[in-house]
Amino acid sequence: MTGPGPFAEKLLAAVRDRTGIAPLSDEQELDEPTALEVQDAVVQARIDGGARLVGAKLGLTSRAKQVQMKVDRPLYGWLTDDMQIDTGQTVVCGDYIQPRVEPEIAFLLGRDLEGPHITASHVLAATEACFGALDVLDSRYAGYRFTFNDVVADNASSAGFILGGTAIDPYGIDLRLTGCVLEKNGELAHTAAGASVMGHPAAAVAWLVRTLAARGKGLEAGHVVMAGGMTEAVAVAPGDTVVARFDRLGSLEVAFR
Ligand code: 0L1
Ligand code: MG
Repeated sequence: MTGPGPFAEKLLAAVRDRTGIAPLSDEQELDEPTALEVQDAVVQARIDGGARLVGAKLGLTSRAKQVQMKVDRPLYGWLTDDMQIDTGQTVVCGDYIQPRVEPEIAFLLGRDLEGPHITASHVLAATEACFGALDVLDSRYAGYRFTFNDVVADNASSAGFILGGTAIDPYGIDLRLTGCVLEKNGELAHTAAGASVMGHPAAAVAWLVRTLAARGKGLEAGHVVMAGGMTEAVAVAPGDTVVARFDRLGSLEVAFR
C-alpha cells in the first residue's frame, strides 16, 4: 500500500460506517510525512464534500492528555464547519464511533498568523477573542489505540467542537490562570488551569504556527484555534451530560443522547 489514498480511504470509511478500525501502522510502517499527507487527504475529502475549513486544533498539549494517550508530543489537525456543534444542541452519540469530551481554550484570530518565529505574544496580538470550548473528539481507531503518526493521519481525532458564549479580550485575561472545572453527570471529573497547556495556551498556538510554517502553511484571520485539552478527556454515552466551568470564560454544557 503506497501514498495517502488507501490510508485516507480507510479513515473516511470508518467515519462513514461509524466503526473503529485497526491502527494504520498495524498494517504497514507509517512515517510522519505520509501521516501528514493522509491528514491532508481526509480534510480535503470533507472539503470536497461541501465542508469549509474554519480553523485548527491542537492535541496532546497538556501533560494530562499525553499521559492519558501515552503519546508525548503535541500534534495538530484541522476543523471544518460541519464539526461545529451549537450551544444547547444535544449530541447524538450514534453520529460518532466512541466520543470523548475535553475542555479547551479557543482563539478566534483577527489577523493571519504565519512564520517560523511566531511567539505567544504574536498570537495574543493577532487574537480577536478567546473562548472556553469543548472538544468532542472521536478516534477512528477502535479503543483509541494508535501511535503518534496514526493519530496525525486521523486529523488529531477531530470530530466536533463547541464554542462558549463568553468572548474575552486576550489582553484582559491571564490565560495561564484560567481555571476549569469539568463535570460529568453532576460529578467532578477533572480540574486544570490554562498553564497546563504548554505553559500558556497562546504558546501552544504559537507552536502550531511555527510547525505549520515548516510545511509552508499558516493560519488565517477568522480561524478558530483550539489549544488542546486542559484535562484528560471523558468518555460519553447516551444520557450523559458534561459541563465545563471556566473562570471568566463562562460555562458550557452539552447533553448526549
Ligand atoms: O485524544 C486523542 O484522541 C489524541 C489526539 C489528540 C486529540 C485531542 O487532544 O483533541
Ligand atoms: Mg482536544
